[in-house]
Amino acid sequence: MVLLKKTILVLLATGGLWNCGSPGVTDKAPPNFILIMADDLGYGGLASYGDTSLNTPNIDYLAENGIRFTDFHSNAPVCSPTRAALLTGRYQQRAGLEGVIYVRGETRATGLDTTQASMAKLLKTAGYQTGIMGKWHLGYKKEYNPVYHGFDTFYGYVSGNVDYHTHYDNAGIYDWWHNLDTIQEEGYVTDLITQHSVDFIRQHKDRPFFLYVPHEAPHVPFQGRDDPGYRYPDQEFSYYGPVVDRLRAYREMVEVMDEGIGSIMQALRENGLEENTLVFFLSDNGALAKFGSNGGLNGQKTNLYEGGIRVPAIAYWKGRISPGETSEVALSMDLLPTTLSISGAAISENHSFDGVDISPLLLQQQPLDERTAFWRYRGQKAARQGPWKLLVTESDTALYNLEQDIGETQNVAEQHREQLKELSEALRNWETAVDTVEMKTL
Ligand SMILES: [Ca+2]
Repeated sequence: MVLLKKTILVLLATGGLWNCGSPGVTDKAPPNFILIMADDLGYGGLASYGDTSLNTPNIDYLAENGIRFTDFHSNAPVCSPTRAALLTGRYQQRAGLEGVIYVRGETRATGLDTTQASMAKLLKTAGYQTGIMGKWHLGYKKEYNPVYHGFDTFYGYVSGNVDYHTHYDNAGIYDWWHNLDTIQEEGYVTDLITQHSVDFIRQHKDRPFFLYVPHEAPHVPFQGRDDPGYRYPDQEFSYYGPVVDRLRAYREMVEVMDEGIGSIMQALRENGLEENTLVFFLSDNGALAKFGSNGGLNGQKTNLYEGGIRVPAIAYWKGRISPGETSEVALSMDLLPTTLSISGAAISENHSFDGVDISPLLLQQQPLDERTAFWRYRGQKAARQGPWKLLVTESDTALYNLEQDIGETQNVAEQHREQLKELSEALRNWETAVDTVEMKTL
């Protein structure tokens, strides 16, 4: 079977400002990386991805002047596992984190094992200053804190969501941290994340840095800047919060995040760093359909239809990335091997990644090699190769051709038995590989 790669890169830049012979760094200091992740932002949830009723000029600027992905996928349809894959460069199953770490119950004691390689750890070893400003969601216990995963600086929260004003999580536990300690800090979470990000850029402008900015927005609770805080300890409160006009609050949450991304870009410009910094924006999973927009895709957060896992993703690097659009399939876990490759850091033979280095696509418009990608979450499984997507749920096994049927409405398994067989076998092999205990640690 020969599948045509569809990479459409509209070359608008004149280019020629850099050495095209290598995606690595040749003539400048190692570049900085800023990885901005929205929380539960659906595929259609930005003006540049279809929702023109939203005012998101700063993200749209990145989309217009960078590469806009139309077939980028989160590794999971929910928060924790996508974040595990993003930071380890491997399927989250290898880290034993296939599901969400909940604020209550037995998963609260679990987290990302610190023996795992992480993007921050590897870049720190390569000489980078490393910071995370925002949501961790890879373990509540101190032993899982970001500082043990290679981050020099952490400001933010460890749970799935906090009150944007009082900073209490959904169990009424205070959840705003600086490294290993909780701190009292007044402010709207999105603005605090922005402020700490801008401070980090200013403080480290003379060193290569990796700044991870996992925003809370537009995850619930629904709170804008002027809405009241409502979560306090020893009180009953709702998950979504008391705001009645949720659509108004949701829009504000997206737009304040966009404003903050504008401030981050401004900080780069003021410090002369825009041409030496790769900025990558993405979401961790699809939206809950009743609140956000999945751009007309089937499904939503928590399931493996495209609406749960196809997300906005934008790569921007002034002078290095030519503006355009790509329909290459890429995943959250690709960003670790990609940043590591661009940093020029040596990669130990002890490290192997499931993600692939997409820097040739970003910097040289080269199509990616064909591969098969896999997902598994709460009894659902999926495999993707080219246009074909196998989706196994508890009640059904379906094959979709996403090029012809992006809405996943036509199960063509009967008409394409070969593809069904091939993907089913690949899925079985993948499950065996990621479920093998000795492969879970490096
Ligand atoms: Ca999420």
